[in-house]
Amino acid sequence: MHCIGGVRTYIKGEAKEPSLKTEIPGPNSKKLQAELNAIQISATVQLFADYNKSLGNYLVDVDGNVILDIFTQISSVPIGYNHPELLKVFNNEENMKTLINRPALGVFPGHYWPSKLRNVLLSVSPGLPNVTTMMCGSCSNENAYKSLFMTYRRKQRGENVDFTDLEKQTCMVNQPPGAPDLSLLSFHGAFHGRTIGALATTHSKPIHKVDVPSFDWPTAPFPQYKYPLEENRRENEEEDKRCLAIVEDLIETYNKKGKSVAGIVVEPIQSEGGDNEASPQFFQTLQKISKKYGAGFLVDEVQTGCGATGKFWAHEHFNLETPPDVVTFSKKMLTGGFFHTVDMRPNQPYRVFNTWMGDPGKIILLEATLNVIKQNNLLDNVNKVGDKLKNALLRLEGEFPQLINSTRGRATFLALNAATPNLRDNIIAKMKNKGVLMGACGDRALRLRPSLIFQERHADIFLERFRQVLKDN
Ligand code: PSZ
Repeated sequence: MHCIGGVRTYIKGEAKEPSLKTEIPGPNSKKLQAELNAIQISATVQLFADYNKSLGNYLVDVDGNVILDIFTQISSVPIGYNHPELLKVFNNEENMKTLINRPALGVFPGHYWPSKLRNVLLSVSPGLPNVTTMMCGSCSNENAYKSLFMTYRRKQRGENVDFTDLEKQTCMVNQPPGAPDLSLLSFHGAFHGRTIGALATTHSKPIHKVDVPSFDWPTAPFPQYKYPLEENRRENEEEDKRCLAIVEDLIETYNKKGKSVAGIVVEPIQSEGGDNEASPQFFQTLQKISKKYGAGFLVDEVQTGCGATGKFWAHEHFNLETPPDVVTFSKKMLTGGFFHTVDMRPNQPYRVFNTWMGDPGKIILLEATLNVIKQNNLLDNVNKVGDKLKNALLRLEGEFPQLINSTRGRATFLALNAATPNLRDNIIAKMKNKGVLMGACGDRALRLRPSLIFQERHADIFLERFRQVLKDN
């Protein structure tokens, strides 16, 4: 923590406030977008960034606009742009060689690999003894799903029982019993990725799914709460019960129809689907149901993991009786992967495997990131700033009840609803042109995803501009 002119800052030289030179996107961004569009579809691009100039909580674009970033590359920047501790990492020759000589980790890992996994990833494990690294959130889920299926089949078959010849033949033509008719239960509104298996459990928007063949797997309702929570406790408890009863019904139905449920996959807070929360009791019961039916319990912490909810893992807020069987991660963790029980280990080699299986260069960056989180007590920061933000948003709700409602979330992992989808889009566009980058999720939610170095003074800037936009509406 540096102190400059009485201002305590985690990043020396960070901008004091947003400053805009052009509309966003400005002329340079528009020119680059045309150039990119000739090569690939580029309609999703909001601006082109200057990652040389971006620093801390501020993203600088190619038109010289300095923007307070509370979306952080879809929630994936843990300690801001160009953190000095991260800039140092590859000045070290050994680290540089680790980066350059990227191994096929499953076959030729470097001597450092077991100790890096132990000292870095397992140092933040949510009580699970094993970890498997992967590239991104989707492929972490994809491989974790395979582990759920393999474990389920191993138990059906009996420990140490070999595959039958029939299984080996039929799996080669995608037929049972080798390619068994098993399923995973997921939730309406969930987002678990876009690869074919992960996509089968993603249910946030049709545009992600249309035209892609998928599986007949059970999809249960995720609780839709009424806010404020304290005033709607009884109704929300009923909502938990309703959803959990359907979960159990679906498992029984699918088990009976020969598509046994091998796992339940769930986000601790449904993020892309609209920042939908469920209570600790909901998750406790869900885990109990998964145990009752012998289905693995997978918690997808790709978006919620690494501190933004005020605990390192969001599911740590739920007081589960045991850790989940699998916890997947990516985004702010910089590497993808999943923690798992020993039970979730494949019983033969080469079953969960690919060329790179992650990237040790990312583990070195994660190591430096975790050190910064610890040394600067960033979880305390996130809790303190989050409290302030949430209270201020609740006050704004009171001031503009016709425009915004349903403030929710934990620490700085917060969201609120706009009265209509149009208003939501409008607010985000106006905030951008006031120099604050926000995210959307679901059909009408505004989400806050600042990095862990977001401080009270950044919150003040956001809140002041947010209030102005609401007032002008
Ligand atoms: O539109 C997209 O593809 C987006 S927008 C945000 C995400 C994806 N989030 C990724 C994500 C996630 O939030 C959760 C809870 N699980 C899995 C994923 C997939 O991660 P990636 O994008 O790394 O494959």
